[in-house]
Formats: sequence, C-alpha cells, structure tokens
Amino acid sequence: MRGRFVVFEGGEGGGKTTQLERSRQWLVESGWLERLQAKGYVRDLVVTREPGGTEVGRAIRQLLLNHSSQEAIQDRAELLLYAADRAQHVEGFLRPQLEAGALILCDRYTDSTVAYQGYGRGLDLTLINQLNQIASGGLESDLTFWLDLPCELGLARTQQRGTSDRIEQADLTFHQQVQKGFAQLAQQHPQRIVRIDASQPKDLVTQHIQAALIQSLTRWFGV
Ligand code: T5A
Repeated sequence: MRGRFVVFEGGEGGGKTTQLERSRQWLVESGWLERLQAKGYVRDLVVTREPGGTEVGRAIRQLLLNHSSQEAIQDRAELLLYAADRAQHVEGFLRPQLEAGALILCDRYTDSTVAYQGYGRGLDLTLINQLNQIASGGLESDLTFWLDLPCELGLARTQQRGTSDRIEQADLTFHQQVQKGFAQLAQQHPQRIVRIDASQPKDLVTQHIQAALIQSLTRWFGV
C-alpha cells in the first residue's frame, strides 16, 4: 500500500490552514476516508506542516519564526534551517507514513522554499532546487493546492489576527516576489499544482478544493 501526499501552498494569509482543516473534516464526514480504508487503499488520514512537523522541526520553527534576538538570521542560514526541518520531516515522518499507506495533508512544502527563499530572498534558484532535492530525498507531492491571493489582501487578513511572525513582517516587495514565485511554479508544474482563487469566500474556496480532491482521489484509486 502506498499513501498519497497532498500539500497546501501560498503566500501569507491565503487560507491554507483553514482549508486544510476543512479538507480533513470533509474527508472524514463525507465518508470518503472510510470508503478508501474499507477498500484497503488508505490506512489513515494525517495532517502535518512545514516548518514544524516533527519535534526537531518545532524547535527549528521557533527559531525561524519567533526569533527575537538582535542578531538577524542570514538568508542562507534561513534556507538551510528550512532544509533541515524538511530533511527531518521527510525521513522521520512523511516517508514512513506514506509507506504505511497514509493520506497526508501538509501545510507547505518545497514550493515555499522556491517562492520565499528563491523569489523572495533572491537566492540562486538552481541551488534551491538542489537543496530541495537533498532535503526531500526526491519526495514530491502527488497534488498541491496553490491558494492564490494578492499579497496585500493576505497580509491584511493576517494583521487582523493582531500578531505577525518574522517573515510576515518582511516588506511588501518581498511578498510580491513570493507571489510571483508561486505563479511561476504553477505555470511550470500544471500536472501537480492546482491554482485556487483564494480571494473568494471561504465556503467557495472549500467547494473548489473538494471538487479537485474528488477528481484526484478518483484518478488515484479508481473509486
Ligand atoms: N516558509 C515556509 C519559508 O520561508 N520557506 C519554507 O520553505 C517554508 C516551508 C510559515 C512561514 O515560513 C515560511 C512561510 C511562512 O512565512 P506558517 O504559520 O506555517 O508560517 O504559514 P503562514 O502562511 O504564515 O500561515 P497563516 O496562518 O498566516 O496563513 P494561512 O494558513 O494561509 O491562512 P489561515 O487559514 O490561517 O487564514 C488567515 C486568516 O484569514 C482568514 C482566516 O479566518 C484567518 O483569520 N481567512 C479568510 N478570510 C476571508 N476569506 C477567506 N476565503 C479566508 N480564508 C481564510
């Protein structure tokens, strides 16, 4: 049995966390999960995220997002910390879960590194692709949702929460570059990345994601 790996990507405040949780709930409540389990296609449904999907990763996440010292984290150090989080996550969690037949919903993965550290920080894209390859051991998502939202709107949503992390505090040009990065990735990988218009009301976004999930589940498992 081999599981499947579904990733939610996008800029700040696009609604990834909200929609990932709604997908989890829908898979359970609609009976899809039970049907896939009964036919032996899927063992379990698991939810995870990057950075911070493992215990080591949670320490790295804390360092990356809530770093408060006067000493700035340098761009290449930031890149390597995300890569370390991913290497731990892939070997210690994602691969074993997939081999055991889990359907995984993951908040962010390799495309975030290309968009944030590549397009946002301006680090060399060839280097980032090589590092993604090393950290992931070549593990790619089976399906990635890109929640596409103008960054001004996304940042306004996160600001309503009243707190912002180190990366959310970066300037608007950085977030515009990140947005450009996701758009390029979606163009380059149309077979893997599904663009979702995240400016719509939550329920409509959920409907579009569910429709795409049904299509993929049907294709993967023939049910
Ligand atoms: N990062 C990550 C890198 O730089 N490189 C990497 O390789 C990786 C893996 C992670 C940070 O690390 C960076 C990217 C990030 O900056 P995070 O907390 O995991 O940080 O991710 P964030 O994007 O910061 O998470 P957010 O919670 O800010 O955004 P979400 O998850 O996209 O949005 P969500 O669901 O929390 O919603 C935000 C608000 O908007 C509302 C929600 O209710 C909530 O209040 N909302 C909507 N409002 C109106 N209409 C809709 N359709 C809405 N959908 C949600």
